[in-house]
Amino acid sequence: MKLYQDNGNFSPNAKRARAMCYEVGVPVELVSMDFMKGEWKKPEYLAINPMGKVPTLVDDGYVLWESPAILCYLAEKFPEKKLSPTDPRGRAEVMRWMFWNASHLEPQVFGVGFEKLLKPMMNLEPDPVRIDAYTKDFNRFAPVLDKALEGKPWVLGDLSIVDFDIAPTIEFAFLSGMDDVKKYPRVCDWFERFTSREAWKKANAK
Ligand SMILES: N[C@@H](CCC(=O)N[C@@H](CS)C(=O)NCC(=O)O)C(=O)O
Repeated sequence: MKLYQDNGNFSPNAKRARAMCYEVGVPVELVSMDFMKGEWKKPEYLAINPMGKVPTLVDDGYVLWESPAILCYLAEKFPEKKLSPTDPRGRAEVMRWMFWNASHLEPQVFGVGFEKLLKPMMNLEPDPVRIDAYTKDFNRFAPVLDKALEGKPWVLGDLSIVDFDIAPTIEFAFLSGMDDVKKYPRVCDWFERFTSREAWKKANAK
């Protein structure tokens, strides 16, 4: 397998796919591309990912982009790792949390990250009004995750792709200086538990 990713250990979307490759133990060739050199927008790359975004997984000619889909694919391909339930309700739980993260939690975190991390890199001023609005919505949605973790080590009870999906979002919140994460003790405990996994440590080392 090949995983096309950023070259800076920066992209949370690439990191969740990379961590999952390490968790299932599949041999993976990392293809690290330089955003600043325009490598994500070159025709060769756009031919496999018309979004010009990372990550993209290529498995024996099959091309897959969208990091949550990559997690689902790897979980199905390596069923012995038991990272995704197979019963209808268990599968629905996976979808519920992945859609929830993509549509509710992550946009707030990425919004703050854009304002506080990316804008300064582009010599642009962060917008405090936007930061406040994203933070307000983060505090609307994060308690739902905190509550879901009550009495459970992982979001679905057992470790699953849901944890691989949401943990990079929470890491990016910390990296973006969103101290509000600390208001959610179960989220913090779960994040610490997740980040002590070897696959995550390896994904961070690249
Ligand atoms: N929903 C996509 C998002 C991918 C994404 O936006 N990746 C960012 C890096 S974290 C990117 O490639 N940004 C470059 C761009 O938007 O041009 C996924 O989960 O894979």
